[in-house]
Amino acid sequence: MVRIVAFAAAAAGLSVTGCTTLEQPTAAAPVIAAAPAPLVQQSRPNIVFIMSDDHAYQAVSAYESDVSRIAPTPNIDRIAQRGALFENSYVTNSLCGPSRATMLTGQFSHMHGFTRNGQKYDNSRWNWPRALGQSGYQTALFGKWHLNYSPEGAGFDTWKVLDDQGKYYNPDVITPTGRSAVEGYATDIVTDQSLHWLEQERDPDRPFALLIHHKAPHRNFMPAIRHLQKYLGTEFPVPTNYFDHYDGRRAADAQEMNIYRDMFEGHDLKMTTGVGSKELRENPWKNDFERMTPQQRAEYFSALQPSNDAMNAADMSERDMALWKYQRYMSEYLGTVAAVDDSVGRVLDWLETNGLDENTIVVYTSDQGFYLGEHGWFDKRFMYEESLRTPLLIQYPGHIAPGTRVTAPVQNVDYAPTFLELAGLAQQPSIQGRTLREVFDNSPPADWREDIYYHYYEYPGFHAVRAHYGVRTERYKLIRFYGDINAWEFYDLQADPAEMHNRIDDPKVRSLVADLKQRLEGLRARYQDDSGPAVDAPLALASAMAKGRRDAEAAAGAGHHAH
Ligand code: SGN
Ligand code: CA
Repeated sequence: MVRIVAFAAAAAGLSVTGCTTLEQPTAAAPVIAAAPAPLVQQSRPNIVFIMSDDHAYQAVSAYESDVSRIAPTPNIDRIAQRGALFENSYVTNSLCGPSRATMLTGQFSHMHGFTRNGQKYDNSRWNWPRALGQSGYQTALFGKWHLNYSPEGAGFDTWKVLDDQGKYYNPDVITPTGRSAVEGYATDIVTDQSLHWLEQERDPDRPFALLIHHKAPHRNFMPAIRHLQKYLGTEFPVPTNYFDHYDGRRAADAQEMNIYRDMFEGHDLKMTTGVGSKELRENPWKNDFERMTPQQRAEYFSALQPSNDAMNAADMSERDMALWKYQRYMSEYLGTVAAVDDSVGRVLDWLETNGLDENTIVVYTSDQGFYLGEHGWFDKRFMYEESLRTPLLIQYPGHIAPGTRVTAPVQNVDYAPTFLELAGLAQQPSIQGRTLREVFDNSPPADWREDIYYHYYEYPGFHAVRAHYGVRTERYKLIRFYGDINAWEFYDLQADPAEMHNRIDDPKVRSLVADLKQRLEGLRARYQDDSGPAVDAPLALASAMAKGRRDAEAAAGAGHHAH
């Protein structure tokens, strides 16, 4: 139950009666299309776009990983049973803000301009929900925005968003009328708001696009009280490369996203200081716990107490402690996923109960993938598989056969053109992706993409992942890191799916690498990306150029992060 605990002024915004209509922005964004004449047509499909934050495909049971077999997501899987699971779904830049901007605009980061978190997004830019709104759809957004303070001016009829990254407990919620803390658990609050809108605020005579953007399972991984003990004590299989030494991969070696070295023992892992203690170990951002009600806090920490006491009582070796941390991380992370799965179930049930499931496209995705201990990591950013890939499941009865597995490579630039097409609108010339309708039956047209392009920019930044770009084909991957670490990496994903052996110096792959460099050059030209060093720029030269640039970036980067 959603209850207001502060800022009476915002109560009107949370009292959820009547919908707020924002004026459409008139600002001359570079790529706003002429709005088609409003068209009210019942038969146009509704869209429910559900996106979680940092949800690894390894933690969606439809993807059949060992972890998800132990921690299944039966409701998310319903979408795949009724529709399609995209086996090769990739992001363009594995980071929250850039991914969200990409999904809205259908453009790569360098085109929409939001290359790293902490920049200010221009809400007046063309986006697909506004285009649908202009053609007669009702549009609503609930949950995380994280592109700037609020979606004001982005074209949504109704919105309520979590402040910044969003808090798990009693989050601050921003609405057109103000900001207030709402008591409860973020995933449930966002779900309640969405269902309330569907049930009470929506005009049943018009099609709708509803965007549900969860905070979970993002750091600091706090499950709902009801899920705290769900996986406590479960033994999850430890990835074979959990104790990776990063040989031959300098950028991988230089990162700061290691579970046993870089996670905060208090803030992330909720480890206490000693047997019987309730005091957290390292916890630089106290507000995540301080904002809980005394009762929530008591329930949360008493649920963890026996496990914390046992850990504190045991005299563990460094290695055993690293393994213990992995299990605690999994328990907390997957505990947050459980509430997301509940939420998806509630939304699907609502659509079915109200007879809206037949004419509604339901999408489940995440803003990027995530590491669940592979290479010893949490977080994302790298072009390695676990963060490059993102879950994507779509149901659309009558248009996608139940149980379809789509193997064609798709990227998050493809979402915007898909929604335009399914809503019966003309394509937007600035879009760089392709409509997924073409692969709904898993028989892609002959000219469907064979390889995908990736570019990550945020360095210096959290977790110290160096800037890089690259290409992935069905079997191979070529990555160029640049900045203070300049290096090429080459992987044969068939022989080395865990990406442990960088074979860039192996003479046997010389011609393959030459071919991949050509493809990469082609992709950069096709998508008009000339940021970063050119593909044919020698490593030594790039290294010299980086010295000056890095200093400038360090100076400019001081205020990049919310934390
Ligand atoms: C926060 C997290 C980082 C994370 C970034 C980006 N720290 O800064 O671990 O990489 O967000 O995440 S936290 O302890 O404050 O949560 S993103 O999903 O928004 O891109
Ligand atoms: Ca994210």
